[in-house]
Amino acid sequence: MAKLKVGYVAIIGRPNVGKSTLLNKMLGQKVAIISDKPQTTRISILGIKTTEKGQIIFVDNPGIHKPLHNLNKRMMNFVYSSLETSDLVNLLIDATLQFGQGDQFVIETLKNITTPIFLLINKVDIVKKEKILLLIDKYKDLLNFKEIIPISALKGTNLDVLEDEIYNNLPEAKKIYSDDEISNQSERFLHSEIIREKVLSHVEQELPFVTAVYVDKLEDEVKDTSPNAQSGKKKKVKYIKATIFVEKESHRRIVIGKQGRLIKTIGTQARQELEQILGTRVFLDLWVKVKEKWRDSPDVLDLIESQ
Ligand SMILES: Nc1nc2c(ncn2[C@@H]2O[C@H](COP(=O)(O)OP(=O)(O)OP(=O)(O)O)[C@@H](O)[C@H]2O)c(=O)[nH]1
Ligand SMILES: [Mg+2]
Repeated sequence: MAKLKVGYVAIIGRPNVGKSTLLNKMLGQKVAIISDKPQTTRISILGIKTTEKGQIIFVDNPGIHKPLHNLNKRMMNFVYSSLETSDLVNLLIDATLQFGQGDQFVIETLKNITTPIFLLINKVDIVKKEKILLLIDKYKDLLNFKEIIPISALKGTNLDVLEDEIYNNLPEAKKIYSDDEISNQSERFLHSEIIREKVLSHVEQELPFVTAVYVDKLEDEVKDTSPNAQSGKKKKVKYIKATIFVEKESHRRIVIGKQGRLIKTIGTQARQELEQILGTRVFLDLWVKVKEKWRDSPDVLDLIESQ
């Protein structure tokens, strides 16, 4: 019998290039949240894929960017430690964009790395072939890439090829996680992220950057006391109380919306997804709080990371 291949694969690249989309698609399950705004992912998120060939431990990371706040410095530290501990690096680029300063910074970051690197040219579903060829031409001499693979994380294009090549480049080893483990995230963290995802999908400009979510309370089985609960029947409802942090009163007003309409929409969308994941009814109690400069407050950052 062939020996198992096992190892850590760091998914890295600029913000918004599709790293989390790739993670979810490789796993066939939503583990990380997605948005069309940059800097969505704020910590490293593990996604474990076990097959008959072995075990790939994907590590999705925050996008590489210039850190201006404590939050962003922490985000970049996740990237650096993931690079240090990985057996293979998957560098994602967005095929719709031109090579720029940010990309040069990514290349510089990878220059001292001895780990093999794949270049994954993502979003090929929405670009012409010539564009992909130009990018290959630009990148091929910048670093010694082990493989260059055009992919679409969204559509799943070439991900079978990617998986084969990953296995070809992982060491022989024993499995690290049990076969049924998919991620290392706590339930609380995942809940908070789903709420944040719904906020991100409705806000613009600086709002996505100044929003954080903390789950204050998670109660497993409480009785449904809502007026439409059938009398006499004790339905199980999961109670989740969460706080959405923003930095200013003006942010708070935007998230709440006119007559509370936006927070209601956010709440409904988050509840529906949580109910689907948990397979039970959910009572979601959302609060919006102003916490000035939380992005530079170690206490708040520790609190959110501790979920
Ligand atoms: N057309 C197309 N869009 C994609 C593809 N992959 C990702 N996207 C879109 O790109 C945007 C960013 O995707 P994410 O997966 O959140 O990107 P990310 O690299 O994790 O971003 P950060 O966490 O902010 O660093 C979303 O709107 C995705 O739907 C792809 O293959 N094709
Ligand atoms: Mg992401």
